[in-house]
Amino acid sequence: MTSLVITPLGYAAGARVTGLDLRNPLTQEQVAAVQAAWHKHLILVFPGQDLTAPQLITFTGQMGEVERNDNVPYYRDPDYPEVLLVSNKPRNGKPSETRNTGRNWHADLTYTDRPAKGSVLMCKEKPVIGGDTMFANMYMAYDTLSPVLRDFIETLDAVHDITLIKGFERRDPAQIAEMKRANPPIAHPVVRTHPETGRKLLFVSERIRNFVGMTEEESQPLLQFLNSHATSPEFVYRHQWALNDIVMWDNRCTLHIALKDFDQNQARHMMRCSMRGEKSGYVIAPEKEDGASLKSALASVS
Ligand SMILES: O=C(O)CCC(=O)C(=O)O
Ligand SMILES: [Fe+2]
Repeated sequence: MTSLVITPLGYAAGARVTGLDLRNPLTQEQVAAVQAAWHKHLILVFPGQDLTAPQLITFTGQMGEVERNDNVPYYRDPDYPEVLLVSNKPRNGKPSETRNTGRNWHADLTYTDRPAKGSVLMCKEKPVIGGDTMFANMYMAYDTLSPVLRDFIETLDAVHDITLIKGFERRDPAQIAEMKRANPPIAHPVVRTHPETGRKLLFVSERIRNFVGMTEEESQPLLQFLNSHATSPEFVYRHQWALNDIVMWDNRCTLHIALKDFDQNQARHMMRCSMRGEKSGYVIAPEKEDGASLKSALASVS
């Protein structure tokens, strides 16, 4: 039996894991070794894993509880609701709704009350060049802030809003209405402690509208600073995909972005499974907002 080898890929994050065949369930020791490497490197790359959808689901299930994607039910594999198809290949004769998924810095499902614990993405078809995904380390982002700013943002909750997904408004109108209904704006803390490593991290993204109790005008400069700081090049690992790569990221302590750095006439087809996260946050009802921020929220959508 080949043994498991873990090779770091970047200073900020990322390691390659070889010596496993993910088509077969892992032993308890292998699961423990993968989880330890995941907590250390945040993003694990498993090259050369040609898995079927059920095998991908089984592997994800060994790392956490598998998410059924009920909050965004449109882009699932018709036979396997646990598998989202992130693809630019036309579906039912129409352009794919997921052809531009992930084009701003985000963590998965933060617009729900269960932001994902992690996600597992498998590359089934890829353009000749590009189609890269970048990941940023949110422990580093937090650790490198000044102590005074760290203390201030510790007091803040941020309002995550599904409508800030890049290109959201270009999706099917009936789906937009249903996704907004199922996912009202929700507040999560800006500083969180990772439940497994015990480390503090910065929990921001480009899908935040404002901080609770602050107007958008007040929130935006700080948000923009935090997002650009969090995604500084030195905190980033950039993944260049190979066919049958599987990448598993810890969604609690990283951000990611899918780059449009490729020829859109070439197919890029990925299968994603996520792990269900812990319950978090509280829904922001319009009456909870003060007049000024409600006014600015309305102004920005008109
Ligand atoms: O296609 C990618 O590289 C990532 C898309 C994304 O954000 C996701 O699958 O969560
Ligand atoms: Fe994503």
